Amino acid sequence: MKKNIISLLGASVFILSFGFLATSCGGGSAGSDSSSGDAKAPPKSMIAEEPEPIEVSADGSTVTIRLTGDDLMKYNLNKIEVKEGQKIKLTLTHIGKMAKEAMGHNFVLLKPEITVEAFANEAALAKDNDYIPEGQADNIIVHTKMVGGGESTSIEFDAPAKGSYKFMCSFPAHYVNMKGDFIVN
Ligand SMILES: [Cu+2]
Repeated sequence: MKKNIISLLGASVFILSFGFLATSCGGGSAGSDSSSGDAKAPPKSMIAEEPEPIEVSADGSTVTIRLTGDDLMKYNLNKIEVKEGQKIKLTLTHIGKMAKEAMGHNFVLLKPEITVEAFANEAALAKDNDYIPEGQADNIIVHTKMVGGGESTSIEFDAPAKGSYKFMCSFPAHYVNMKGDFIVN
């Protein structure tokens, strides 16, 4: 049993290094009885190949942000740091399965004048406008539309002036978990 676990670990290291090649020459790793380890190889390789959630272009001018929200009411990021003058390309993907009406997610970047809690209280009353309160337009720097499970939406905007901002999901009560710092250096 212990030997099997060691073989699995050896196979995993091998797989992380060489990806799918491992499936065609599994015997080449630490153990000779590692066939059960190879069966788990493809998912691990796919995780290793996922792009970084925040990626800066080679010339530094553009930042690609890959934000996700799930059925557990969580973003993958609670801190986003960019530089003044950068162009931001933000994609929000709902990686869950639940409908927009039950577990909708968006990304709202707030001006410093308003708190997450104050905005959330107003937003909860704005169901007819996808929880974007029209009376708060002046307090929003930018926002995406609301998405449900499996959906994705993108926005582009210029980084605001240097400072510390808050971002949040404005679906009712989601801000408790779904909020973070958006810092412009
Ligand atoms: Cu949400």
